[in-house]
Amino acid sequence: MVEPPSGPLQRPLPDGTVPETIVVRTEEHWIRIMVGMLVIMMVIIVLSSFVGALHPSSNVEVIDSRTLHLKGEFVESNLGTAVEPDGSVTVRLIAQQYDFVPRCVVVPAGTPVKFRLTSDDVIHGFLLPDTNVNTMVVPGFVAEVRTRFSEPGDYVMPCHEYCGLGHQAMWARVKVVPWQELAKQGRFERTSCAAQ
Ligand SMILES: [Cu+2]
Repeated sequence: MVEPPSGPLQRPLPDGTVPETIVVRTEEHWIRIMVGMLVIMMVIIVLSSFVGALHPSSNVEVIDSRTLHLKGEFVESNLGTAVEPDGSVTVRLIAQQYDFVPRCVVVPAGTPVKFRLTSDDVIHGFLLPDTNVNTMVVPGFVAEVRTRFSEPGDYVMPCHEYCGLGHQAMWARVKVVPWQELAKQGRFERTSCAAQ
């Protein structure tokens, strides 16, 4: 004699329909699985954000991109690395087709570093691999990201937002050095990395 199937959905029913209680139970079962997956994904996003110090840029600051080179914070003489009175470091950069100005900046290891960027033409992207630095650079706005480099080393800064035919060549460099080495450098060396 053949054993009847044990699964409720596989049992033969006289009129061929599935009982409502079984449908409801199955739907509730899948809803619990879906909610569980959503909760796991949210936990991963929140935890990785805290661990990696990742956050959406919250800095909404407007600037007139037509006069960047004439006046204000982003005039040429003010670009590059500056040491603030509290010992932190601010780096100011302009993204433009197809370069960052300056192309290389020197920053100290183990010190809070604030990058402030803007664009004078189209939308660019600013990314430092293996750090929490990743932002869009939109003309008319100042993008601000903060980080801290634990070790000396070189980081490349690719533009990661397609900005035109020369986009793939839009690279720059951040050179992380011990604090003492930065203190010895003059403003020109910090700004251009020309000697390296
Ligand atoms: Cu680009």
